[in-house]
Amino acid sequence: MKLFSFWRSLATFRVRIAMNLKSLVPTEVIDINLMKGQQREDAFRKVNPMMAIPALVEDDGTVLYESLAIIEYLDEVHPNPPLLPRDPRGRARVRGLAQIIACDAHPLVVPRVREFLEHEYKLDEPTRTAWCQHWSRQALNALETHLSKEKETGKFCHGDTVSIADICLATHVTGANFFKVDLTPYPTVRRIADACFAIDAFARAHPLKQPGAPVSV
Ligand SMILES: N[C@@H](CCC(=O)N[C@@H](CS)C(=O)NCC(=O)O)C(=O)O
Repeated sequence: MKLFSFWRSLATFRVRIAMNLKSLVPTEVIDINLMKGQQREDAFRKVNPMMAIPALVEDDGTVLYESLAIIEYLDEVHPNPPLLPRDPRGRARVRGLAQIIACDAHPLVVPRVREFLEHEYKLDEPTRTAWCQHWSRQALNALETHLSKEKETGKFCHGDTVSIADICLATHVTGANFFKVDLTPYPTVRRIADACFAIDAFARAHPLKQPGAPVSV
């Protein structure tokens, strides 16, 4: 398996955590430098026409794209440890929590959106950061409400075992820290993120631990 990756990518971070949890090691990690716009170069556009990472290429050349689709594929092909609950309602809850992050919040703060705000609408850097903080907080508010009120919440988002929701939560909290969002109003989210990062599979997948990453952002 080849993984197209970049240290800062939160979507690739999600896939890295899932692979670590399942003890899967890519045979090759190919760096797509988002800060240099390499996602838009022809070579990568042929891999993923959406011009976004991650992309995972199977040994027979099949290209998988979209982090949640990749993670569910890995979960089906390598079922241990499972990343979704067994019951349909539990699966719906975990997918719902994950999608608040991966489908509602994260797409609003990716480089192509931030660059569009900069180049088309001439928004300055503080305004673009405020935009990212706003959408980050929107998701944090929703997550905190769900997680603090719903009986299914345990040590992790859904009971006491790690699921796709925790993978997304850990990456969202990391992004919130990158955007300097104050996490004080979200104690349940912070508690679960701390529990996640106490697990080696999460900790060593962190963006700042990847090749090419700076010491801090
Ligand atoms: N929904 C996609 C998001 C993929 C995505 O937007 N990835 C970002 C990095 S986290 C990217 O490659 N962005 C390139 C760009 O915005 O130009 C997923 O979950 O895989």
